Amino acid sequence: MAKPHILQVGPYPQWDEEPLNDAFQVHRYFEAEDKHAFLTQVGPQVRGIATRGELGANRAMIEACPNLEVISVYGVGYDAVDLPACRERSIRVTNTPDVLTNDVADLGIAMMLVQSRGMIGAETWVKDGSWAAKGLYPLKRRVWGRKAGILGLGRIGFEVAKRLKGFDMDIAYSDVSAKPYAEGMEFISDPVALAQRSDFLFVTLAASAETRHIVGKDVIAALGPEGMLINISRASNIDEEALLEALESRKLGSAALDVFEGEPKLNPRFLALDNVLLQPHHASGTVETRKAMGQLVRDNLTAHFDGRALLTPVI
Ligand code: 8YV
Repeated sequence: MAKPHILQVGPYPQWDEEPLNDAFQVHRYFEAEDKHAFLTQVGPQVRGIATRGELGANRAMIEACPNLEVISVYGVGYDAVDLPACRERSIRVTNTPDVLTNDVADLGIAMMLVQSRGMIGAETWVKDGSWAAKGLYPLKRRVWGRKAGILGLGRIGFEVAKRLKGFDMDIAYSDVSAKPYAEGMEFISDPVALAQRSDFLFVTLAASAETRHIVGKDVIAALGPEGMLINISRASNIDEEALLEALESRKLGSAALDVFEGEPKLNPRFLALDNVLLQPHHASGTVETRKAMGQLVRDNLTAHFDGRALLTPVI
């Protein structure tokens, strides 16, 4: 039987490329110099799109593929996929939840620890000879026993909370409603009130039009000059301009960020700050998790083309 044609939006690790090419007739969108011409040429054959969380598939891409049936996202976040455009044509969408939850939570915790204890500066202190020349490294702030807020107690937020309990932290969370599984955590529906009582505020919400800039000026001001904002979700959940202004003026203590507007090109103002920890959208970036994500992307596509139920459908 002829292999289904799929459009590959961005590169995957080498170990995913081979099985993808074995199972499908792959059109590598990211390698095309003239993307528009490429889509016009291959679009009519394309029945599936394999994309990544941050790349998604916009309306123009979807419309250029009149025979499109399914979009398989390598990532839990599908905010970059135009869902209304998919619904109009009953195009199915899948993502890769669960397999990445623990790694994303781990990175959030690591970012809190690294930033709060000043570990990047401490390493520089050792490597540049400051330790020998100047003596003791400046004291930093403790993590254990302090107050943490989690904005969005879904799968990832819950795993963050589990880990924070190991640090004896006092944990509260915001979500659209109180969660029955949130044992030992206070529910505070207002994100400003949550930020007000938090030393560390984790943003672990699935991004959507409704959550855009949910962390705005007020939340940032409430977190305050001693507070730390940790974002392992999507940049759109935060008003980046308000964040930059607060970090520059020190109205916000610090931030640890894995995601940025316009990434991988981020606002150069971030690079000039000494109160941020910047990560290259790498929360799910372990060999183990990325292998599981790649497998799930293919398994969803294969299930669809075999006429079986999708493993992890979004719509
Ligand atoms: C990936 C992600 O970093 O899960 C998501 O939503 O953004 C990520 O896990 C990304 O899709 C890899 O390219």
